[in-house]
Amino acid sequence: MEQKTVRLEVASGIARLTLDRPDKLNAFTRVMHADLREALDRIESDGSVRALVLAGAGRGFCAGQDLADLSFEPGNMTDLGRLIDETFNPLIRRIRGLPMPVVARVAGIAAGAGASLALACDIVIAARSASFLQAFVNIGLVPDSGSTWFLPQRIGHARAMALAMLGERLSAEQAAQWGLIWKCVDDEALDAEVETLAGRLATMPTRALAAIKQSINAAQANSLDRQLDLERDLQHVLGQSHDYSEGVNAFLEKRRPEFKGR
Ligand code: LHQ
Repeated sequence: MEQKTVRLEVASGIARLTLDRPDKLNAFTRVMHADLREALDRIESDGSVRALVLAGAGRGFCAGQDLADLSFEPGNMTDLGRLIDETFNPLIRRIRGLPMPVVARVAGIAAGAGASLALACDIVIAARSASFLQAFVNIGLVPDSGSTWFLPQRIGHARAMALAMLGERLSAEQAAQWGLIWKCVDDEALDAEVETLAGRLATMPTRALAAIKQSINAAQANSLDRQLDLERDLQHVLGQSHDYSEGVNAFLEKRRPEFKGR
């Protein structure tokens, strides 16, 4: 059987999805996209999963598109628009739409669409030695997979423009200071930090977390009026959930809630 390019482990409500082409810094091939789709199908159909951790094997998170997996053959050049339409865009939309929190564990380099993938996750934790690189311009391309949206939204126009135009590495520390990611931690502390966070998220009210994700992600495109309506609608649904009753009862009974993700 052909070796998979991603690894998936599910335990205690946490799915750990690892991009697994360490020799190529986990760069994306068409095969990897297919393996990712299959893994995400399994995660979505497994009712026990309440948090996803996305990581890269080896010394990098992900170096973006595998540049050796593109054709430059005259008459058979890879159509980049089509490639994006068939692979990267559905992946980014899927991660953003997953009804559970997604944590990116970034160790090493996150470059090109690899940086975009990390930024599409809900909470990004990076090792101090990690870095983010808008590598696209270095090969004559524009940032894709959401980076032209994520960057100005999080760090402002001036920083987004210079990062995208200059194609220089941004350290994890600077990324955290600028608000591009949630946290930068010492390399030795990365795994413990990610495990603690994932464990915590997996015991939280999953449907509330999914609604938080949906509403915060919708906010940028919505007016306050529409956002108020969205919050009302989501609250209406959550108000009928097990975890809402459990949360209120636990508070009144002065005990810790036991959320089930229902
Ligand atoms: C790679 C790659 C890589 C193949 C490292 N491909 N092998 C979407 C749709 C359509 C088309 C185009 O693009 C997109 C989105 C994109 O992602 S565009 C941006 C694509 N990514 C890049 O341009 C990054 C290219 N890589 C680099 O600039 C460097 O490798 C970085 C800065 C990421 C890391 O540098 P180093 O730490 O010095 O590592 P290295 O360069 O020695 O790489 C290690 C190995 O990984 C090496 O293979 P080898 O067999 O020689 O040991 C690299 O060739 C391979 N690799 N990135 N994207």
